[in-house]
Amino acid sequence: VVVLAVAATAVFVWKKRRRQRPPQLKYGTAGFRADAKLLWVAMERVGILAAIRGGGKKATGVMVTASHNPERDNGCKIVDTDGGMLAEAWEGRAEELARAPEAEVRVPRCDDGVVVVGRDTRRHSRGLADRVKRGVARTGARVLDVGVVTTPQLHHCVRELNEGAADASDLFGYYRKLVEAYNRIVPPGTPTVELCVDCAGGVGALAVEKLRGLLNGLELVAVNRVGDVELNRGCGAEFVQKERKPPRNYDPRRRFCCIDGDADRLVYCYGRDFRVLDGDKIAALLASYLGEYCRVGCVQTAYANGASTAYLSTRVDSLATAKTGVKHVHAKAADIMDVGIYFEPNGHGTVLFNNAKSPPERLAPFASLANQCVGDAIADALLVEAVLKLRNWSLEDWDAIYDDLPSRQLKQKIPDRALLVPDEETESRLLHPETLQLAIDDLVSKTPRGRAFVRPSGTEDVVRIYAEAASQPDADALARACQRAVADACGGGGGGGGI
Ligand code: G16
Repeated sequence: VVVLAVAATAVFVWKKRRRQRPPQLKYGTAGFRADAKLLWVAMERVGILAAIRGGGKKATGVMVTASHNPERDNGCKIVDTDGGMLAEAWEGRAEELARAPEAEVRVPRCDDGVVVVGRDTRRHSRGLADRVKRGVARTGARVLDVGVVTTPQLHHCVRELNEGAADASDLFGYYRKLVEAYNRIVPPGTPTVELCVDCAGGVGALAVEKLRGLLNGLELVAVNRVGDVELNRGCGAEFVQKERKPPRNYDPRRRFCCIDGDADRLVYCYGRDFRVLDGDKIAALLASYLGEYCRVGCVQTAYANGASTAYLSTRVDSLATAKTGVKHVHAKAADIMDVGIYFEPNGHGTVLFNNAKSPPERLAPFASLANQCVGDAIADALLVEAVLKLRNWSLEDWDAIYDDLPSRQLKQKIPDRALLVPDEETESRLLHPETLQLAIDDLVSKTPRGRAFVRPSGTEDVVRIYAEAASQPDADALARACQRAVADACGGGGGGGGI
């Protein structure tokens, strides 16, 4: 009894301390993301923040997920009232609230607000979602718990709720909308193609199962479902796009695409010599088709392969570059031409119909199919399949539209990645440390058709390194040399290499 009492007191004291001195988390590329153990206080504060953001009138959302990160990590994506990512102006406020000692937290009343709460399949996601709900409850706002969903589904729910949809029973018509739109593009009787979807061991498999048997000429098969594999390990969009290796349970005789742990990224792959069709190629496919009917603009990041930029620059009406992160590319794509397309090479992207009220008739179903809030791997796979059918193209035909320049991505762990300060415009040059940028410039100047940059990740505790060159050995050598330069300048903490 004494031992139990001491243990209970110790836990009580530890929890109290944790609330008094929460971890000083940073709001990253897509929200808070860290080892799940560090997130218990932050999640409650995120619930409070989401309710405040709704202003006591509108719905907002919180998705508990660490997306492509390993199983041990978790995090949250906060969904704004328009269904998009939280407005950047609010990120500082979220950070302040997450870091504040409990005694300094002021909780306003938000009685008529609604916060939609969803979660991925990680084992700690349910407990962390409960903490979000507790935070929402402190404000008096209502929680709408949609359970285990993909991130894009949660975005969709928030948007629909604020546009007046009343019935949450089928995720506010998420599946109905996809099926109706796809089947308007692809008529019944079209020969059936099977598409294996590598679900990275995550929630996407549930969505894939729901769509089985409903799509004209397309049979989806979920591979790497929850429990089949460890989440995001050796499978999924991040692994395949960065490592350029086949995912677990890959079969070169079958048509394959790969999504990530919360189903907002998509890449395709095929063949025995394992070719990857990444976000750049998806953008190129969709832009070339949609561009036949309307004015199209594209937004890329510094990670875009140089060959894709060259391809798009002669085929679209406007081509822009933004910083890494959906929030940046989405904002720019919403502002260009009739149709704004953004895809990061890692497969995160969508097609925005900027004159949504009057898309050309032929494109109306595309406007319903493409998620207007955020990248959606499932919706994007249907877009790709629809266009391939309309063009009567195989994956090989699609792949042949341009040849990627050889490239390599690495990551390097350093003691403090905040030491690296990239430029505000595209994050492709370091403002600090200047000596490191000069060293990279020197390495690039000695490499035929070389291009390279390094930037601190906003989702993992690493520095990302990107290099491309005229040949694969040159791209590999340039990436490795930049990695060494980072370690030399900032003190490599081991854990480099890999992807
Ligand atoms: C998130 C963002 C993406 C971004 C990726 C990597 O993806 O939503 O836009 O490209 O992180 O960011 P970083 O290079 O800063 O780590 P996800 O799928 O992990 O949510």
